[in-house]
Amino acid sequence: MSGMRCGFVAVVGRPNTGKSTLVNALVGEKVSIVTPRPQTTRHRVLGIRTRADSQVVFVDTPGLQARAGKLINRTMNRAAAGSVTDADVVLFVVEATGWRPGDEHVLGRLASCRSPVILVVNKADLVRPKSKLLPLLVRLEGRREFAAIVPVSALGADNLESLVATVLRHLPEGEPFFPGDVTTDRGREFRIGELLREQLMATLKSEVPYGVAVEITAVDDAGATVNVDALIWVAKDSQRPIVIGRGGATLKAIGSGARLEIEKLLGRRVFLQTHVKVRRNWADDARALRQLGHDIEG
Ligand SMILES: Nc1nc2c(ncn2[C@@H]2O[C@H](COP(=O)(O)OP(=O)(O)O)[C@@H](O)[C@H]2O)c(=O)[nH]1
Ligand SMILES: [Mg+2]
Repeated sequence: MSGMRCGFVAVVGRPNTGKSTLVNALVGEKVSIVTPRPQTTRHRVLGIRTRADSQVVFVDTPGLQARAGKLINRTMNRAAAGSVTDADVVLFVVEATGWRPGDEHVLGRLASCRSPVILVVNKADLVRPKSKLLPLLVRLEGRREFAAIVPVSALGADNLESLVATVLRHLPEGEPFFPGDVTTDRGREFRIGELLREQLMATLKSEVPYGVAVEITAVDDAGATVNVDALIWVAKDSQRPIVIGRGGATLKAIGSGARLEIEKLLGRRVFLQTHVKVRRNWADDARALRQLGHDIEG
């Protein structure tokens, strides 16, 4: 025995409660993209936090949704539910501003969960004064047997050390699963694609962001700059001109935003080329989803 505390921690909750922000803050690096929009996270992403005495593998999941019509939504739900079964600890993330029907749905999904569930009451920075949080915390206490209830602000990095200490108490002793310098299980192409999708999701309006997917077709780092080719998939013909914008302005802004983020990730100058392609109804197409790296049964 190494005497280290090591284990898997599933991070679940309805969309937009700040799960990815929390994982990034705990890992100390952007391993999962964040936008103001619900359902930004489409894939299961591991965020790995290694210290001398511990390794915590956070499993960031797409939000669990009550209504899951399209194949991609069902796939996302399955990814989130599956991660709970394998976890040593579950972090159930809700918002300090109040309990919502979507939280109730997630609570129901956790009913049969045998692992300790820590309730993380995130976005505590939005509640002032802090004493106003108390009634909610007391009410939540009665909802289920939680291993702990921890108010935090993922964005403000508030009370995260206390959350980590609570998590560590519930992890078994064992050997680390990953080398100490690894922060995620995802490869370079996936992370580049996600950084472009982050800009698309943040910039595009109404339903268009949900019609968009990204496929990285080439990464060439032989020269002084890294050349990246990306295909942006849209689900309908009408979405193509919206993504491109007048005179290409929208796509240009999205591309330069993404390029900066990719340069931060790679620590190199980047040349990013984007193309927009219509792939009708990809979100309901098993083959398309597999091509995008989703785990589809059958
Ligand atoms: N005020 C505040 N906003 C937060 C906090 N954590 C996350 N957010 C915001 O909530 C939105 C959704 O965050 P995200 O991490 O993508 O949520 P997810 O869908 O649960 O992964 C983003 O706009 C975040 O900046 C927090 O602690 N305080
Ligand atoms: Mg997320």
